[in-house]
Amino acid sequence: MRIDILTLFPQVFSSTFEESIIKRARDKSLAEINIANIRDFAANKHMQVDDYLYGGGPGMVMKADVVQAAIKHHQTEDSWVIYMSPQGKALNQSRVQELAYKKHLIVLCGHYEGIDERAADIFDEEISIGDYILTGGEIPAMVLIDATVRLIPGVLGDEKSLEEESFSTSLLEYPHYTRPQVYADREVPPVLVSGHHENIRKWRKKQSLLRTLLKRPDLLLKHQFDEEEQQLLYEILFEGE
Ligand code: 4H3
Repeated sequence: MRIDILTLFPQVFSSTFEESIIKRARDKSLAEINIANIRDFAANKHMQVDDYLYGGGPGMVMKADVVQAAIKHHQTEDSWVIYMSPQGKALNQSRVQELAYKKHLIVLCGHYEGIDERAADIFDEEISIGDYILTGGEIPAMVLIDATVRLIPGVLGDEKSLEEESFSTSLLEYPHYTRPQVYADREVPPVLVSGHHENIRKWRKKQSLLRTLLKRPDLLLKHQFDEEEQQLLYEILFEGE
């Protein structure tokens, strides 16, 4: 996958993308991530990228011609152009899974009051990472890219954990433990050291259901229960587990 990030603040991305999973994806050539400075596409000699609002009011707006030039420079037939915006559709794991199949993402990060409306028809999609306003689209872009790149086969190094994740995106994860076996007078649940793989699998599934019921009951309403999950939920509710 290729990802072009268009931003007025390219240095914001350097630390994040030089550490972490994203670095691994780049090193293994699984993702080619390029950061472009929108200012390089400014048309006039003052390198102007923003201007005052028609109609008055505080703040500045990014100029339509500059934004369009930056996008068009990177755009091909395979591109999917995303504008990070609080007005966009909320990002969730199933949308991330779809984006992971795209050949080329162009992610536009706005600043100031946003972008001249006449640049908007060039976006394929507006995406929001949640109902709050940030000073720029850079952090939302990092969220989207991190979530997407980790789904590219080979990036995480163990495909198994992704498989488990994909069938359980509507449930929360089961609790995890590592050594020592007793910590602060609390023992690791015995089933996990039993070596009985089927019992471990069932215990984990039941814990996922229990956690989701207690912490995110809203997710359970949307969940498609298979037969085993129905049985486990019955045990949780009526057999005191
Ligand atoms: C996205 C972008 C929040 C989100 C953003 C989000 C600044 C977009 C400016 C930038 C516009 C004002 N804030 N929730 N901020 O995903 O360019 O909207």
